[in-house]
Amino acid sequence: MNPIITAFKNSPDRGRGLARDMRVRWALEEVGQPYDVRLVTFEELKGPSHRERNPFGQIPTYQEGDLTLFESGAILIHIAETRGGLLPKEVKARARAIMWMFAALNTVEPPIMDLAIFQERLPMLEDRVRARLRELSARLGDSEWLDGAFSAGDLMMVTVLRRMAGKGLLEHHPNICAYIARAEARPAYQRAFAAQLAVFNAAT
Ligand code: GTB
Repeated sequence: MNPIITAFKNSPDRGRGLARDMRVRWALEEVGQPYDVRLVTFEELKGPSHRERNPFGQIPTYQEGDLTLFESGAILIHIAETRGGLLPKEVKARARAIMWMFAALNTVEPPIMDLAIFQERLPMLEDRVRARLRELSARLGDSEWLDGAFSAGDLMMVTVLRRMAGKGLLEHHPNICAYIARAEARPAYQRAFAAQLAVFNAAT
């Protein structure tokens, strides 16, 4: 009986081989072990029968006889230990190969995944900022400050908005840009800015 692994029925990577079943498929190919694949939908992934295989409702999983494994690292170690070819026999070389597996999974993969998730979310996050700026711009209109005379409300709002300077989002709202410029021209702002800049300059 061939081992059975699970993989996405409709992988979000659209066939680019980026989902984690790829490493299991590759390892099985390396050792010449034929395998079967059970394709699961996102719905099935979170259903009780797949959670029997993996309590976290994820792919890949690996089933062989009465052994069921999840976690691609554990699956690779099992394949390597039972087939040979992927882990050296010599104890120290084996330890180093396993060290590199952990480096891949624990040290290199997390920031790469973080970046991928951030890049996926970026358009949505920018849309949220755009919406807030549109709403703020509509409220500010041609007024000098948000609610009559300059207040702590303006002080706080400007410190928040300044973070967006140069990002290409504020520029769509000339009234907000003028509002920030008015605030930055205030003598108190200038003194505060100079004081914090002096700290930076002294340290560099
Ligand atoms: N630590 C586990 C392991 O190494 O096996 C992590 C398993 C895992 O993250 N599986 C993902 C999963 O099942 C698929 S691979 N996610 C569904 C869920 O958590 O609900 C991760 C992945 C997904 C999509 C792309 N892509 O589109 O490029 C790349 C990688």
